[in-house]
Amino acid sequence: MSESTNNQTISQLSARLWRARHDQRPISPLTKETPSLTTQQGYAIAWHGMSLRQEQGESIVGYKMGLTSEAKRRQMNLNEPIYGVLTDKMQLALGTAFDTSKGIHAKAEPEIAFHISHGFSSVPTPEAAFAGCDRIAPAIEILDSRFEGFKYFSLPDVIADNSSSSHFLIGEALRRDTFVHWEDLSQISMQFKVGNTVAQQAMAAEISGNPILSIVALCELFLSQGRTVPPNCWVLAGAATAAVALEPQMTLTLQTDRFSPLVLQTR
Ligand code: OOG
Ligand code: MG
Repeated sequence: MSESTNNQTISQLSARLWRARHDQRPISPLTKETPSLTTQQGYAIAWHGMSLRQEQGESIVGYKMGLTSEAKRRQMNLNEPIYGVLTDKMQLALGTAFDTSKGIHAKAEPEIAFHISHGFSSVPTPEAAFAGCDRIAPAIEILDSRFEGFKYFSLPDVIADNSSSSHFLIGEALRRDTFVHWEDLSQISMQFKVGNTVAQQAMAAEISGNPILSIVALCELFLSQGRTVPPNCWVLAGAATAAVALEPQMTLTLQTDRFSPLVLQTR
């Protein structure tokens, strides 16, 4: 494929995804028509889509890691960690209800978020990744896929779709030094409740073995693409459990043994 054909393919496919999100009409996987699509092209499509969002006034406030837990890899039938980009428009203010009619088939999942204060231009050790964060918080990610049925798409498809990102909610953060050692992070117990029922639960160790290792993995992916992780951004480490399908009038609570409970209401 020549460079100009490649660029044309990338802008056409990212326009399809844009339209699907805007019209809330799911499309068939991109790889159905373009089976040769690579993960590298997937990221180029996602970044192109992101530049369109920036032209519309959105600004990048962070990144999300995806498929960092076994539960998620099983749920999505895909095997490798991926990343997506988060904007200010995707962030829900605490206490605002999420309108499920604004999504195609939205789901929510329990996560841990890190506020990166320092930025990374090389792959950090877990200690250095931990030291590069100033705050740690519980988070709920709301996913939505622009693909029909949400499931069984390939890695380039989900990457191109900005890793199924839709919205996210960050709870009350604790200062990083509340945690004595980065290894303590894996011991956070996470319960994801729908109403009073525990829908999903796991230890944070399910996230990359330790959620700080998701930051290391993000740096690896970024550096392999010639990017650096900037200071002053949030990173979602990936879901600890499978995602829960959203319906109107749900109260979801992420309860942990370290943070204040984080509540997401739907309407
Ligand atoms: C891909 C995004 C995965 C996570 O936390 O694992 C993700 C998907 O499930 O559609 O955000
Ligand atoms: Mg997620």
